Amino acid sequence: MAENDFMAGFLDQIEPLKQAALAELDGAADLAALEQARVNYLGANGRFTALMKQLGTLPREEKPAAGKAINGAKVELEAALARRRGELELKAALPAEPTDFTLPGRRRILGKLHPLTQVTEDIVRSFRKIGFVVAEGPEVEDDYHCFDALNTPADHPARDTQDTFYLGGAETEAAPPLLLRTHTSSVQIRVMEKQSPPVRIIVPGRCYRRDNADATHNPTFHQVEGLYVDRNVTVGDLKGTVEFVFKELMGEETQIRFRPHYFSYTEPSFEIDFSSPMTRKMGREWLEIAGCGMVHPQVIENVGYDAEVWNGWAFGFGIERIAMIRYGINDIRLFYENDLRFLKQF
Ligand code: 2NL
Repeated sequence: MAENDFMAGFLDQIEPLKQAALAELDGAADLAALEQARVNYLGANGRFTALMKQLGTLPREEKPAAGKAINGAKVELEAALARRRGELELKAALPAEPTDFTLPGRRRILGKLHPLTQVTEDIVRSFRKIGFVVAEGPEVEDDYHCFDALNTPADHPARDTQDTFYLGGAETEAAPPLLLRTHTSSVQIRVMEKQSPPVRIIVPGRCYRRDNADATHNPTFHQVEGLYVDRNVTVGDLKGTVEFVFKELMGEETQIRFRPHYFSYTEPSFEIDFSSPMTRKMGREWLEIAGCGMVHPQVIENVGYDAEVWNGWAFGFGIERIAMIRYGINDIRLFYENDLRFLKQF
């Protein structure tokens, strides 16, 4: 009978302990309180765990009934724990304040194109109106496409490591020197190598020169070059084209003039000046803006064209310089700092 009393005592403890545990689990206000309740009852030294340990001390014939009772209670407690944890985790994930769906929407700040991209797109748009297409090519070049094909002599300063970024590595006949292109002319050479005339392309793109950065120089800069190859092409075509594009770019009042110059890849060669209300505001009538000329017959031959049949012209200018004049920017480095106070102005 004493054993039955003990058994009765054991069973009697289960229900009130379970109720106490359920009350604490269900009443936990947050995940920390829930964890505390779990430790209190179901942890290694918890009150419910202690009761379970007593199961071992019961007589053998009592164990099945007692075990069934306490395990049933344990399953209930674990279910209550899991349910409350789910509720509290959901509550923790929800915003503290209820959402007011009647509030007006938040307007997102619209990004915009970098000023150099805007100027490039304007230039491209003008040339496309008169039948030019955009060509692209590698920024890492071999010295043939950057210099030799363009009739640039071996002793030209551009070929020196002082002026050009070479990529190093063993230079052999099979593996010629690689470099970062100093102009986008190399792309024009590649297009001519692949395509028969007529050719009417412009090549905007990033270029590299070993310059120290200052207000007007940067080791990375951007260029647009253009090339027209056909039969009987004249300097008049060149001048008319340049004038059309610069009027579009810098305003209808823009005038241009050509001054004789020298480039190894054109003959004759010219520097292009332009004059507009903008240049006068800068205190100058004429500003140098680009270089151009009739493609040297040697360059025509280098790409496999017959120089007796085909001729053409080419030009090149710096995109930064155009953008600086257009927007009145006095330091080229502003383009690369990506300071939003600068960029937001365009
Ligand atoms: C300048 C001068 C120029 C060219 C670039 C060119 C390209 C080929 C053949 C011949 Cl494939 N010429 N490009 C011609 C004259 C001038 O740029 O002062 N740029 C800032």
